[in-house]
Amino acid sequence: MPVSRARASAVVRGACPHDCPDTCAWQVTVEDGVAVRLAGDPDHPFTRGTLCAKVNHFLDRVYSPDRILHPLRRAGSKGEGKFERVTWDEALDGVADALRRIIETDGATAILPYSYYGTQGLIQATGMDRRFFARLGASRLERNVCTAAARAGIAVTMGNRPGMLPEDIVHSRFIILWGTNTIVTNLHLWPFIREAREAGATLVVIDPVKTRTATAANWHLRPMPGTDAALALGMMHVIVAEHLYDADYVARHTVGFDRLRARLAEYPSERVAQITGLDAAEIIRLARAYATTRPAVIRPLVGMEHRTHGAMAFRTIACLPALVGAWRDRGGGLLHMTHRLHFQALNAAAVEMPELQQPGVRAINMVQLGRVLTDPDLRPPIRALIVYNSNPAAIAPNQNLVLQGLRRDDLFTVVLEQFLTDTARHADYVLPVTTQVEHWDLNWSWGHTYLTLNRPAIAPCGEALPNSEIFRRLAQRMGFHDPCYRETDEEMIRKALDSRHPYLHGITFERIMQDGWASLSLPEDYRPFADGGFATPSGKVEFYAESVAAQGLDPLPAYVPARESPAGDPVLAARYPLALIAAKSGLHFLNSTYVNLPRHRRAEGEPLLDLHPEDAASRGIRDGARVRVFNDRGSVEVRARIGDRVRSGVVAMPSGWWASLSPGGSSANALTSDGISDLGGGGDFHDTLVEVEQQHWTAARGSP
Ligand SMILES: Nc1nc2c(c(=O)[nH]1)N[C@H]1C(S)=C(S)[C@@H](COP(=O)(O)OP(=O)(O)OC[C@H]3O[C@@H](n4cnc5c(=O)[nH]c(N)nc54)[C@H](O)[C@@H]3O)O[C@H]1N2
Ligand SMILES: Nc1nc2c(c(=O)[nH]1)N[C@H]1C(S)=C(S)[C@@H](COP(=O)(O)OP(=O)(O)OC[C@H]3O[C@@H](n4cnc5c(=O)[nH]c(N)nc54)[C@H](O)[C@@H]3O)O[C@H]1N2
Ligand SMILES: [Mo]
Repeated sequence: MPVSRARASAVVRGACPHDCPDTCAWQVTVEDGVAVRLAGDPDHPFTRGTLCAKVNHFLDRVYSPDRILHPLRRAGSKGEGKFERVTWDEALDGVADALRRIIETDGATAILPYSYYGTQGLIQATGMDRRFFARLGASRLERNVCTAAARAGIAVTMGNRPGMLPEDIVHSRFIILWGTNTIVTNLHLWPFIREAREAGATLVVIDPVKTRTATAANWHLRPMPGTDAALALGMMHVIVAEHLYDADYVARHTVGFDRLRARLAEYPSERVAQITGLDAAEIIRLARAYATTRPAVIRPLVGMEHRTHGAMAFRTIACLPALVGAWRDRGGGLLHMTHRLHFQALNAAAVEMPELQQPGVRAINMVQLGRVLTDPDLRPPIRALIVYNSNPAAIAPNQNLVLQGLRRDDLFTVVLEQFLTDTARHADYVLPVTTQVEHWDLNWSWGHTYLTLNRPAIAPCGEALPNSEIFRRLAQRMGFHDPCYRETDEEMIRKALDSRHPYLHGITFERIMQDGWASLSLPEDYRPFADGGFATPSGKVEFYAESVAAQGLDPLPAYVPARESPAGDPVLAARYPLALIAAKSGLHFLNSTYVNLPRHRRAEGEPLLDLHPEDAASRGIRDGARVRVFNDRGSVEVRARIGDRVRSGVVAMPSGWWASLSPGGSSANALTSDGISDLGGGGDFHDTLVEVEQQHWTAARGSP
């Protein structure tokens, strides 16, 4: 970059686009059209002037020499990664022609959009794309890979209204981080927790893995994976038996207490200790401390839901705050997600236009992409896959099946990307997209209550275009001439803000243009259920839920062993005795994003398998040895790290790694289960059994 004396310098406000609860407000310093600095907004109450290990280097991403800057067309075999540069007209005409041909032969439902929240704003994630695919009549995608099971489970117990507000955790005096790794995944909540601890709060972490967050807690309980419902029932057993529950709150704001009490008889501490692998005394101590310290908050997030009975785990845990009357207090209750407040406030339907959706179109669950692409009986089969905001080759379970599907010669694949991900390598066309500093967006949050406007700070790099513009142009080529396919991003943002909802009181386009962000207009003392008012069919917390009884599910909270577990499938467990957790333990990765950037990958080192000393000894595995982790779905080669990060019977490794950048050419999701959770259609990828053996390296792979 040439250095001149009189630089035109400006600071442009924006939002971090990542699928993360923190949704930071950032400020980009631009000099002569180049973004030279990106920093957290010091005035934003949640960002507090700091970003994270990943996003501090966001500009590495923007100006990476590996960015895709021009449309590409496949020039080799599927997945070979050979492409030739084409013009936008050639690329979009090529895509439109292919889609038309497929619609003629197999119908529009042979086309499947596949997207998640690689960028999370209203405009670039759920705008023109939704309008385009609805009008096209493509198969609908059930976007269930994250939060679906948790939300469905919580809704059974208390309805789907948001619970406690994140910042109110400063008032809490007993904090349970239940299956969430806050320091890694939700860093900006940590200062509020620290404030509570400085005022005397106790911090408990419940996680089978000794995470960074568990290490920082006062008390770490390490149940066997997938046994949290039993633990919660064990706590309730103690609380009820010792009359530590809030009888008045229970009487006024819950239904089914007597039936719950009967169910609790099945969960005495000794049995719960057996199921969870915890000490009975520890379970009793936790139950007493939780029931007698106020205000008490339970903070789960996502990790625990990725299980066969993930929804039931959340449904069961969500009973606890009502039982002890924690909802009465500011800083008490269940702190889950805040996105509903944003979606109540915003006119998201004006952006998405769900009315364009044709009725009766089939829905396909994104969790099972591998099965769907390789299913010989699916009618019509998926003939075109259009991927954006996601990297299924890395993040979807049962990776080998996903890759097998992507390699199909008769599958036409389009990938909108910034980088040549493992998914993009399999594309027929790769379309270059802008990054957050190059496009408009309006960013809601699932971890706080501030709305952020993202303005483009620089011109698009190369020929990159925003998702919204690519779908706009495709719509024109498909002959969708309705004015809604020509709306600009700014027009859509204005529509989203035009809701007249009280939470948006005083928040206009002009105001967030000036300030960059705004707090939703919520009551100062926000205790949504202090006096009941739950959004269930009965209006109360449903210990006994008629609604799920009608769906054939247990109407009471229950512990059910996972499909892939020693109790669920003893034959399988004999062959594969170790439970694998492949969660988001990397500080420098955001799911599979950043894995390809040298600085981020250097900081993460290599993927390691955490193994307990007993499990290592019985297999003759030394610390640092190369091991093969395997089951019937696949095998992954990693180095073993022996220690107490996991308990015996459990192994852990990071998710997110691209197979192509991993030793041995596959990553954690080559092992994971692609089953569906009990409710909500979520994935069950943490209920995965594996075996581990010392790796014997062949000459071709290199020496140990
Ligand atoms: N640095 C970083 N931050 C991120 C992300 C990232 O990839 N990297 N991803 C973002 C996204 S998309 C999400 S959804 C959030 C997720 O945020 P979290 O839910 O906090 O993260 P996870 O890693 O999914 O799971 C959290 C913990 O659940 C534990 N766990 C697994 N199974 C069980 C169980 O059966 N019982 C209990 N008690 N615990 C269990 C895991 O060991 C893990 O430590 O993080 C977001 N933030
Ligand atoms: N084993 C295991 N698997 C998991 C999880 C786990 O804990 N363990 N977590 C699951 C969870 S909770 C989630 S949310 C999913 C996440 O899965 P994904 O949503 O697929 O997340 P990423 O891997 O970050 O992929 C996002 C992609 O979007 C691209 N992108 C970024 N901005 C834009 C844009 O503006 N336009 C377009 N077109 N692309 C853009 C990025 O370059 C990146 O390749 O993974 C799931 N998979
Ligand atoms: Mo997620």
